[in-house]
Amino acid sequence: MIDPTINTDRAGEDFIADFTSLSRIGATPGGGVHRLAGTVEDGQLRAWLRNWLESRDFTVTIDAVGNMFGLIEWTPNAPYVLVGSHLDSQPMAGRFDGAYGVLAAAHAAVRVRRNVTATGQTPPFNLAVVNWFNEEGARFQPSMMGSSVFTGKLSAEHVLAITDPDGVSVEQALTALGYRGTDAAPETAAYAEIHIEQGRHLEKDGVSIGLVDATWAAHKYSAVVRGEQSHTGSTVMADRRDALVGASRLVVALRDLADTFADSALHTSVGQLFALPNSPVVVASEVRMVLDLRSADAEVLAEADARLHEHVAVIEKRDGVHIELTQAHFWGVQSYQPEGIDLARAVAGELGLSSQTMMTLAGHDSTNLKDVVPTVMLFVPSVDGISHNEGELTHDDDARAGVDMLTEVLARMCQGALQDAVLQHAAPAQVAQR
Ligand code: HGY
Ligand code: MN
Ligand code: MN
Repeated sequence: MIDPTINTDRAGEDFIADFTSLSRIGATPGGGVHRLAGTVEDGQLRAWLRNWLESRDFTVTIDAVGNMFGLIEWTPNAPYVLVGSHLDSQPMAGRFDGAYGVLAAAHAAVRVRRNVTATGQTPPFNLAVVNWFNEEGARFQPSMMGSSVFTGKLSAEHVLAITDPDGVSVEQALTALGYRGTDAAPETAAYAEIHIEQGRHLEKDGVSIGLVDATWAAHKYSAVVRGEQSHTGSTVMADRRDALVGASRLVVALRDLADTFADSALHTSVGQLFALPNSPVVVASEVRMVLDLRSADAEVLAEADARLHEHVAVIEKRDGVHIELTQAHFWGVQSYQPEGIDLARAVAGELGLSSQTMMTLAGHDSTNLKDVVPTVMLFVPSVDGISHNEGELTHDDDARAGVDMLTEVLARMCQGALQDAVLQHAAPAQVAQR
């Protein structure tokens, strides 16, 4: 246990003060934030974080897709334990989603370094804070973009060429902000992330810390509905091939699909829709939208996919439209390393914090990182489970407890506790070689 007397910044008051300051960037009248990836507000967030890190002697580096790292190097050439989340937000959304985790990571890293200085115990692993580019996938799709490049799931070239609805590319947006970096990403041995739950479980159960043991699966489709442009007044109804009617039937069919599975096993929505030519006196020729299906059960998702395609066939026939579904972003039901859950559960116990294991229904950058390095994913409670909404809220006490929790988990990961445990369970003989 690291010494709590030297590792709390005046009982977390500094953390709350910093979070209040960070929340002023892109603040909306309703108490939320509007800070999409690659926008001016994102640039202001990055400047704020860079200043915070550099004024505390972190070395800040930027990789090819704008992932931002704050490095503490104790041992030259040693790999890093990475800790962080994302600063970008959804439109008109909450100030905690992502930003809480980045600031908690920064504060936890300072506390771990303070302990290393006080004890003189140099950890075998270096430490880096990370702000991932475009986790939210609001302006540029797919979501979790920066960590997808870091983990090799997408190439930097492919991502830099992706454009937003106005035709602006990721490369142009990052270059305009000065964050089209050239630094190599740090060699990483393990990853930790703390995030708001964005659900009601912790609050309902009166538990302080969520230990995330697996992800719900997500199937996100890009859908293009094609019809025929015509006059909304003079075209006889039988001649119309109305893409917006076909798209609307698909939106409702997707919503009704969720009700055909018991116990809310399937979550569905369409959150984004563009109609062309979008004129009040023209029958739409084309509609582009994103279909989002989620489930904790892969079989439910497979069955939902099959039923969705049946609905598509019926709508095409009924409305004389053509519907093309393309896989935009899929991830399966996958587990986090159990050794990370054991480590975090032990820390929570020693800190006197209640904890419970749970799945995450939302994707996070840890959804990617856990596939390449041992990863610990932690939650703090969300009031009423509200998220992607200006009313998003986590109480100060819970926010501070999360920083205390992350600090201690991080200190042990820098000593190799997680890495060794994973190696031990993978092949006991290998540990001796480290
Ligand atoms: O869940 C999502 O798709 C988002 O990336 N958080
Ligand atoms: Mn998030
Ligand atoms: Mn989000």
